Amino acid sequence: LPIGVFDSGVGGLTVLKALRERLPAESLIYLGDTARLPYGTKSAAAVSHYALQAAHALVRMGIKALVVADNTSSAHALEALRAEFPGLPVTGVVEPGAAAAALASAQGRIVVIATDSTVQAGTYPRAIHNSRPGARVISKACPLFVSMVEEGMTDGPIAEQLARHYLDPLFANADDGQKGDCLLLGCTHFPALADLLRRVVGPETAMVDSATTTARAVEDLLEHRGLATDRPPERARVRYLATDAPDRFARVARIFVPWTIATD
Ligand code: DGN
Repeated sequence: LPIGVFDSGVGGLTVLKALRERLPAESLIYLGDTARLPYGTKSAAAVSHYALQAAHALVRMGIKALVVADNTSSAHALEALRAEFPGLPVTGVVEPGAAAAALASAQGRIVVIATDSTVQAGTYPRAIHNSRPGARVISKACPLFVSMVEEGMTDGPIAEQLARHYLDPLFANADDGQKGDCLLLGCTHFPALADLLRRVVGPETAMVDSATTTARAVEDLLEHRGLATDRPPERARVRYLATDAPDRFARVARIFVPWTIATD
């Protein structure tokens, strides 16, 4: 059976890409809920309701594990999903990203950037404190990054100005001793900004993205539960489903992955 990957839209392809790189033999079904995005501005109740519906759709198709690529759904709905599907391994992006940031940060001064809704949930700071109780976590909502990336603006003067607007107060312009020493990319879209963000926060800042850390967590989970496939990578299949606007999905997808995508 394939692994089901769920996201509110297209950005979760950063997680799918990391899964393909890490687990090339696994088949994947990606469901982007493009009809109802963005989740990042919605209430916890709405996000949980949507996430449960999307997970049911994937479970009906037959999956051996569920990956919640969307940070906003991972922040609000992971427990509800695990309760709804007790036999199904469910991995969100928050726990792996938080654990990796807790390890990567030298002094425990971690800045999490995410959507408004993920910041409101407070799930990242809680998860970081589980791994590193003394860490100082600052959560910064950077909602404009989402539309900027979807417009294809992943670098250049406007992108840089916006990144500096959000991040300079916490890095370049912060007093020594107050500067963040780790930037955690807590949104599916932000790995697309990695080069720009690296310039803005400087080479000495650790940078952690939830996509690659989640792929590693899924690999461990499959091994642990004896669910890893033994089929050769060339027989792995990847299917894409979007709940609306497949043409836009395919177009915006090019910002996140280097291959061409057609939805079923
Ligand atoms: N996928 C969302 C996230 O990771 O928080 C960002 C985009 C959105 O709000 N739809």
